[in-house]
Amino acid sequence: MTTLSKSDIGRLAVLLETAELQAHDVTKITDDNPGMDWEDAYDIQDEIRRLKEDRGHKVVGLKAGLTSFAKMKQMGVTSPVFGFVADYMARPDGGEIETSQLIHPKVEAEICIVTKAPLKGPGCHVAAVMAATDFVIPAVEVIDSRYRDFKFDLKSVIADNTSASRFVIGGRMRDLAELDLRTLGVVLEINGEVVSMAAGAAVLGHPLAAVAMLANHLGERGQEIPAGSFIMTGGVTEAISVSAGDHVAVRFQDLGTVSMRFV
Ligand code: OOG
Ligand code: MG
Repeated sequence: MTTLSKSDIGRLAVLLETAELQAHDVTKITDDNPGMDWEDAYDIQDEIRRLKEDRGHKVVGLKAGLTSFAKMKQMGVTSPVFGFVADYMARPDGGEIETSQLIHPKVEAEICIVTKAPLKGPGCHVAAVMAATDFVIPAVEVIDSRYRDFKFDLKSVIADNTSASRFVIGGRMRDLAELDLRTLGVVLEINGEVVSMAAGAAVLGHPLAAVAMLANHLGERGQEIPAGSFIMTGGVTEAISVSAGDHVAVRFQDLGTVSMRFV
């Protein structure tokens, strides 16, 4: 069931994607469309994906968000959301991120995997994700809600592609069998100062549970996670606001460090 018309979905996708590309904020879309439902929200996100692909961009990763208690508490929501990242959002480890292209960026430490087999819900569980995991790799996601003051509800943030903006893959890849993702420690430093830390279990008890949820979510929409997918499981700590001049380094136990400078 959807409540919005196809033309409303197209119009809202253009509104949100333009805000992203021009780095300006908008009021949250549920204010003007209070009747929109979950399917409408993901339909708007899918339309944003189509707009990018039509322009020649490639979707290069999938993401789960609001998967840790710290993030749900920070944003005042109670369930995870799913989105994607595109090629132009990637920045190199140790590189620069231009704040002039962003509205009000925040950084998040994320435990990620790359898959070697497709994952299809319903019924996907952590062990199925383990069997399909090629390797584990750390990343820092830069989120940048297009909504004023970074305030939203779940439907609004889903439509806004879960605030996806930039991401930096770094550190080093490791075999899943060598790691305990639940106890894997993460330390987030800004300008050399520790500002937040957590362990992998902060993400739904086990970061791969976020991947199982993603597969089950896509299954409901008749889609799957293809083999070879890069997947971010969601910030382990709360997200931290950054501005020009900040240097961010996230130290992941067993996975190395991911760093970047905001200019
Ligand atoms: C939504 C995106 C959340 C994460 O890792 O929790 C996210 C937001 O908080 O703006 O990517
Ligand atoms: Mg994230």
